[in-house]
Amino acid sequence: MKITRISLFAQDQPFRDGTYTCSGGRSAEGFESSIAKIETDAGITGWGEMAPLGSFYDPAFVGGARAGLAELAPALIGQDPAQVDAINQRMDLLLNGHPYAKAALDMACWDIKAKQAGIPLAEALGGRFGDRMALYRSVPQAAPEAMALRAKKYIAEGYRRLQVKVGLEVKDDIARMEAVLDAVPTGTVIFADANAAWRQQQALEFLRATRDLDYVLEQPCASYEANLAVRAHCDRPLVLDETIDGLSSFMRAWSDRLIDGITIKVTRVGGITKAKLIRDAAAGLGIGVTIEDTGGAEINTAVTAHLMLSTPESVRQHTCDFYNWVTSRHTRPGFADKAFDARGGSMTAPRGKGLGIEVEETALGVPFFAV
Ligand code: 0XW
Ligand code: MG
Repeated sequence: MKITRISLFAQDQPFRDGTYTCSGGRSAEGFESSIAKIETDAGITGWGEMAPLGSFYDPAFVGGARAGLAELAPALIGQDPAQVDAINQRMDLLLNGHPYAKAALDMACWDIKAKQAGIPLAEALGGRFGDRMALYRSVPQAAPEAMALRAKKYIAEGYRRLQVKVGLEVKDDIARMEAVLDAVPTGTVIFADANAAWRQQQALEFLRATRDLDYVLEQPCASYEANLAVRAHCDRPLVLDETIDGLSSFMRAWSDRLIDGITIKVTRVGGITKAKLIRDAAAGLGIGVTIEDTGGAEINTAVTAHLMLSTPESVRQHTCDFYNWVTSRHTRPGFADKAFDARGGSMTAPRGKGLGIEVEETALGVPFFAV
């Protein structure tokens, strides 16, 4: 099988619930997504999707993703997409770094590989564990009362796990946490995510003041050393997200006993091939695993869903139903609701072959690049 054509599309994906704000007042109105379509001489087509959160969240931005995709696409024509390791090696040889720019191409190759085998992607990634996975919803930064209202809305929609965005002044963060915890039913799982914005001292102050609250701490500080220092004083589960940018940062954090869980952002680490490597190591070592991404819609949600479904339930944390975060669609009306069946705070992975996503190409307009 050979790649015969690659088309790249852009899609604006506005947030359903308005502006998304996280620490430091960093905000976005939606995702700017880049979508890759790979066609083959076997008549099998694959899809992949990369959407950064603005240019502030990760070392990734929409212009970089599109330039990188257009740089790499011509070099994949004639290659066998089912040889995903060789495809990744080729992309790494041709473009040093920029993992997020490679991710959508790697995803499209996995979609094709699983379709060729006639199985859903989760089965190509090792096999399914159970049928459904837990979802969480982020409660973006706002005044405590507004965050409590937003939390209630998400509970009413069925979510049972919330990620409270902290990472500002500690006393305000404490007020936010208390307001949200007061507003939600007992048993709601709460992650306090500082998105790497606290100084070490602030994280320690927050931990001291919230000793009696029940929550998981996510990515308190930016620097590795500061997180390590916080760990020494943290008697609750600690999850790292922004720090985990590849296998070596994961292995380092594991050997330093820094982490109880990790968040693997598929495009941050460079795609499904590399996410699977970290996932398998984490699962083997008994570390909690969230697989999600920086943004996207149905294609991206399917990628994370298949990776999550093929992660043992004993280490599986939660993921995002990103297609429900945005108002745009790239599948026909009703398709996503049926395919993901998101309800009661959980969802499944599409059951069709590969990603199980039937893309409505008319929703994507004219490609910004094709080869
Ligand atoms: C909540 N997210 C998954 C969505 C945004 O891309 C950022 C990210 C996070 O972990 O903060
Ligand atoms: Mg996070």
